[in-house]
Amino acid sequence: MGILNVTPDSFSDGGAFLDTQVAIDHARQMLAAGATIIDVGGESTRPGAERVGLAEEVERVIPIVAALAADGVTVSVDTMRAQVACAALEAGARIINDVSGGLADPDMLGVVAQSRADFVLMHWRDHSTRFQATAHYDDVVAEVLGELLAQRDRALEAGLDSQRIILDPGLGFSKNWDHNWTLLRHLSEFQGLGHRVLVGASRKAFLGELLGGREPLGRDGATAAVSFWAALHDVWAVRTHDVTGQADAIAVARRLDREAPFRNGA
Ligand code: PMM
Repeated sequence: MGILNVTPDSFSDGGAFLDTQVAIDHARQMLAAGATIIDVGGESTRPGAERVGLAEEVERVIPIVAALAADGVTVSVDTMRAQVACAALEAGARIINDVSGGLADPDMLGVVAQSRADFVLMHWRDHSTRFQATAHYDDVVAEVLGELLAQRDRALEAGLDSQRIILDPGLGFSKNWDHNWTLLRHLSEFQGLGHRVLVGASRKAFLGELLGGREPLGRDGATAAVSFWAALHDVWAVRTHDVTGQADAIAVARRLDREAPFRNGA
């Protein structure tokens, strides 16, 4: 899943793709590099980010969704707002990626339930301005799994079909660095929940911390290592800025996982 952030303030690519044509060209490059889904987002969720207005979010996202969907691209829309989801579905989006998993907007689950779209339901506790204050756990794996299942149950009650729900541990969202590593180490427990799983580690701060404070653009190698790990756990998708690196990492994981005849020389 290639990330297309049409925001002025995302942590690694903020401002780069605000122009519609530049954004569409970037999406095409990601597709050529092996992405099969483009995730379009008009609101930054980096720690501390203030919320964008509804009209502004619609204006940033919908023209791009419409253009890509008209070209047959599988478009996902990264939004916490039911009205944005509704407009995006009308414009042809096939996946709604709600980092709040339906908690931020009371109308979200109803809107998605009425559509045929898939729903990425991420573990979430609160908005970006309160990430630090809500990153406390006695047992991060048990609590994230439990809260994610409670969010999933709300989605089922709203009428979403189980097959349409994709679960995401929400790396970096109300998690400290150690929490992210622990969740990744226990990825098989997320895989065991009976839903497709998505992992979003791309260029995140816990990788920067591991690498001695390296800036976001220097974190793609570490992101590929996480993608390799995710692929070995058979996750459904990784959400990424650097599609080429992740496609290579996934190809290696798949090749290692598969018995194939030994090829000597030519
Ligand atoms: N992370 C970000 C934004 N959207 N969506 C899902 N499903 N999972 C994530 O981990 C996730 C997300 C923040 O990263 P960005 O600013 O690079 O988009």
